[in-house]
Amino acid sequence: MTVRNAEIAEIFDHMAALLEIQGANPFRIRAYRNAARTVDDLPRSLEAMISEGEDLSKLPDIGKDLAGKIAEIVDTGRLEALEEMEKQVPAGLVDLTRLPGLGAKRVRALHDELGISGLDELRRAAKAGHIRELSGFGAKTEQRILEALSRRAQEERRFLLSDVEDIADRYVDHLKAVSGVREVVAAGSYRRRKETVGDLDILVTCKKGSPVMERFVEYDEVDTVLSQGTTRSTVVLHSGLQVDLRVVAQVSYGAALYYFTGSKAHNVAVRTIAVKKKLKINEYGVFKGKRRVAGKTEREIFRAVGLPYIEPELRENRGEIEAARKRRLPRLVSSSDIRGDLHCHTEATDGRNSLEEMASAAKALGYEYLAITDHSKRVAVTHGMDEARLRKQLEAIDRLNSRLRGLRLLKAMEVDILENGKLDLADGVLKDLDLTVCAIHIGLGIGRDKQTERIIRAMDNPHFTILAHPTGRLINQRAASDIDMERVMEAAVERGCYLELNAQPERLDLDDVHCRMAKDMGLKVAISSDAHSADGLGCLRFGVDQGRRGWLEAEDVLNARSWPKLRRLLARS
Ligand code: DGT
Ligand code: CA
Ligand code: CA
Repeated sequence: MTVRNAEIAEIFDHMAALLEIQGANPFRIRAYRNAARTVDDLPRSLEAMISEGEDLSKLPDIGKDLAGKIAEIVDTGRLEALEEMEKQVPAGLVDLTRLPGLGAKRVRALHDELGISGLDELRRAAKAGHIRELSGFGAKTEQRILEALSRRAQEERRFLLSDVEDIADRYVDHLKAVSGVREVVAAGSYRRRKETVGDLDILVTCKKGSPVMERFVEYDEVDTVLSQGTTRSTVVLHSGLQVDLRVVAQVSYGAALYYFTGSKAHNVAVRTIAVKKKLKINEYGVFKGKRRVAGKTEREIFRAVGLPYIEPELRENRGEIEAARKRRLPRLVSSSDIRGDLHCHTEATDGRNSLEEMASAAKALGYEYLAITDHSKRVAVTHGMDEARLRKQLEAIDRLNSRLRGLRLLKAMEVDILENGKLDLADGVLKDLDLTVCAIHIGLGIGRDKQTERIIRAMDNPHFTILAHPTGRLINQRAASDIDMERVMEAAVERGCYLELNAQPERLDLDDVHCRMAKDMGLKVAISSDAHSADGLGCLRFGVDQGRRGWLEAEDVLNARSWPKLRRLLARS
C-alpha cells in the first residue's frame, strides 16, 4: 500500500477540524493545519523520504510528534489519534463546518444546544425556526444556512427533464391564473431542453400591482421560501426542485427571456459581438448608449446584434453563433417530422399492451408505421422470445396488417448482442424481419476495446440494422459503458447500419454531443420511444428535443421518412 502526500495532508486537516469543533488549544489546531499545508506542497513523496531514512522533523512545521504521526500513517495507513478523536466528535459535524458561515464554534453551539450532528438535522432545525433563537445566530444566519443547504442539494442533484416538465406545467398554469399576469414562461436549461435541469427559471410579465409574487410563494408545492422580493423570488418545492421567479416589464420580455434562457456561455459569446457593435445587452434590452434599441421579443434581440434567430436548444456556444453568422444554422427536426416509431414492446415480452393497442396508439399519433421490437430470448427477465415465438408474432402482425388502414406494423425485434458479438437469434428468422434493433443488455462493463469490438462484430451480421441505446447509460443511475464511439459510428457508416437515439427520459442515449458527431459523420439516427405501453409512445418527443440539441435535421433522422424511403435505407446491400 502506498500513502500519498495528499492523503496525509487530508488526515491532518481532518484532525484540525475535529480539534476545532472540540474547542481544543488553538496552537494545536494550527500545528495540524500548517503541517497539512507543508505536506501538500512537498515536491517529494514522504513515503520515499522515510524509506531513504530522512529525518522528517527537519521539515518546516513538522516536529518530532508530527514526524512520528507521518511514519505511523505511512506504516499502517491509519492514525490512532484521529480514530480516538472520531469517537468523541460526531462525524456529521465536520460536514457542517464546510457550509459557508458555519465555523467550528457555531457548529459546536448547534450541537451542544440543539443536538444537531448532521446536515438533515440542521435543515430541520432551520426550517422549524430554532436556529434564530440561539444566541449569536439570528434570522439572517438561519436563512443563509437554508440557502447553503439548498445550494448543496442542487449541486448534488439534477432532475430529469421529463420530471421537471410535469412540475413546470403545473406551476406555469398556477401563475397564469393570477390576476394581471400576461406572459409566463419557463426559461433556463429547461427551455433549452437539456436532459437534466438544475433549477427551474420562470419568467413573468404582469400589470402593476399583480399579486404574482405572493401567489408564487404560496403555491401548494412550495416547501421553503429562500427569498422573496418584488422582482425576484426563489423557492424550493417538496420534490427538492428549486424554482426562481423573475418579474420584468413587458418592454423587456424578449431580453429577459433571452438572458434567462442562457446558456451562460452562449450569452457571454453574444455579448462580445454586441460590444463590438458598441451595444450593451442585458436582461432589460439591447442599448445604444441610454437608448433601448431592442427588448420586446427575442427576435428583436437577435436582429439588433445582426444574427438570425437561434433556437434555444442550440444555445450552448458550440458553434451556433458562427453558424448563425454564416446563415448556416440547421433546420432542426421537429416532432411533426416524425413518421413512425422503430422501437417498442408488447405484452409478448415486457410491454403492457397488445399489438392491436400499440397499433391504434401509433395511429392516433398520426404515424405511418410502428416497428414491433420485443426482446430476444437471452434477456430472460423480460420473457424474451425464441425463434418459434417470434414466428408466431410475425404471423399475428401479418394478420393485423391486412386489416389495418393507414398504419403498417413493421416486423422487427430487439435482438440481444451476445458477449462474442453474435446476435441472439438465428439468421433464418432474422432475415424475415423488416429491421432489427440490436442492443447490449448483459456485460455492459467489459471494457472499451472489447465492447467496441463486440458491437462492430455484431454489425458484421447483415441482419443488424440499428444499434439501440448505444451506451446503455441511465441518467443519475448508471454510467455510459465505455466504447469508442467514433469507431462504432465509422463501422455503422461502412456497413449501412444506424444508431438509435433512445427517447426514454432516463436514457436519452445517444446524448446531444454524440448526435452531433453522428450528423458530422453522415450517420443517420433513429429517434425511438422504446415504449413499453401504448401511452409510452409519447415520450419520443424527448428524443426529438435531444436530437435538436445535437443539431439534427429531418434529413438526419431515419424515421422522419415515409416507409418506402425508409425501407430503401434499411436494406443492406
Ligand atoms: P441549470 O439550472 O444548471 O440546469 O442551468 P441553467 O442554464 O438554467 O442555469 P441557471 O439556472 O444558473 O441560470 C439560468 C440562466 O440565466 C442561464 O442559462 C443564463 C442566465 N445567467 C445566469 N447567470 C448568468 C451570468 O452570470 N451571466 C449571464 N450572461 N447569464 C447568466
Ligand atoms: Ca436553471
Ligand atoms: Ca436559476
